[in-house]
Amino acid sequence: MVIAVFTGVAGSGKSTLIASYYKWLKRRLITRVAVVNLDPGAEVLLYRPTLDIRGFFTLEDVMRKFRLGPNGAFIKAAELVAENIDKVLSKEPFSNLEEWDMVLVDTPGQLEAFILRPAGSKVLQELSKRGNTVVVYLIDSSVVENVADAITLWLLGFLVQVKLGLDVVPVLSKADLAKNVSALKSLVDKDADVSRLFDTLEAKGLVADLVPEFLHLVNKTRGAFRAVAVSAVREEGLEELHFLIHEAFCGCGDLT
Ligand SMILES: Nc1nc2c(ncn2[C@@H]2O[C@H](COP(=O)(O)OP(=O)(O)OP(=O)(O)O)[C@@H](O)[C@H]2O)c(=O)[nH]1
Ligand SMILES: [Mg+2]
Repeated sequence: MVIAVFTGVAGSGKSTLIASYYKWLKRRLITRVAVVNLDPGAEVLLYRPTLDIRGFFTLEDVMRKFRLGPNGAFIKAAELVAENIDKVLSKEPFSNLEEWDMVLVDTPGQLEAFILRPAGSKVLQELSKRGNTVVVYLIDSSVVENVADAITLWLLGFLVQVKLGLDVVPVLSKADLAKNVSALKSLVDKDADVSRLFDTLEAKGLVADLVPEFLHLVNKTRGAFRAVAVSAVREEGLEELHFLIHEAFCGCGDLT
């Protein structure tokens, strides 16, 4: 049983990818798949969740009750989930995990309000105690216009791993909308030397001094993580994504 938590900045394609991957799994006759929606701000979902945080509260409920704007409400919502984690985890699919092959978890787009704050990471730590948990981190290909964009989003994914201490599978989402294919290739292609792309950054001063170190870090972390390019709308890259999600556990030697 694998719990795959989908995360990434707002609009990076998490919910659409989950819906597309879910359909792909069903077609492969991997039928015992549950989807959990932890995004209280979701309006319309393209999948039918087994567990939906909106059954507890919606973002609007939190905004009204605590007199908060949307960002404050996302933070408060993450705290509410963390405070009530036992209640949330007493529901299906967490109450009967042995009956599922995969649990796909959708998270709020506000990565900084959820994953990078204590409450959100506490929720993920609790999930990871219940089963093999991997974080699928989406980099939106359509917003990567240059090497600097690619590096920024790549390193944010690396920080997610540092923060959570969980395995991260980087995914280049919306591959069909990719703007700068060579910048993205530098992330996917293990043999590409990212530091050779340095000229394109046009960095100055202190940034120029530090960028080679960033690039070194990107090269090093690319060795540890393989990225996969997917398109949820074209249903491309899903087989590789599936493989990488499971490989995360083979890599650390835990096949139990
Ligand atoms: N062309 C294309 N569009 C996509 C793809 N995946 C998602 N989109 C579009 O990108 C937009 C955002 O997708 P969502 O799945 O809602 O993204 P999200 O990360 O769940 O968004 P939040 O939960 O609001 O942060 C929607 O308009 C999707 O239709 C894709 O593979 N290709
Ligand atoms: Mg979403």
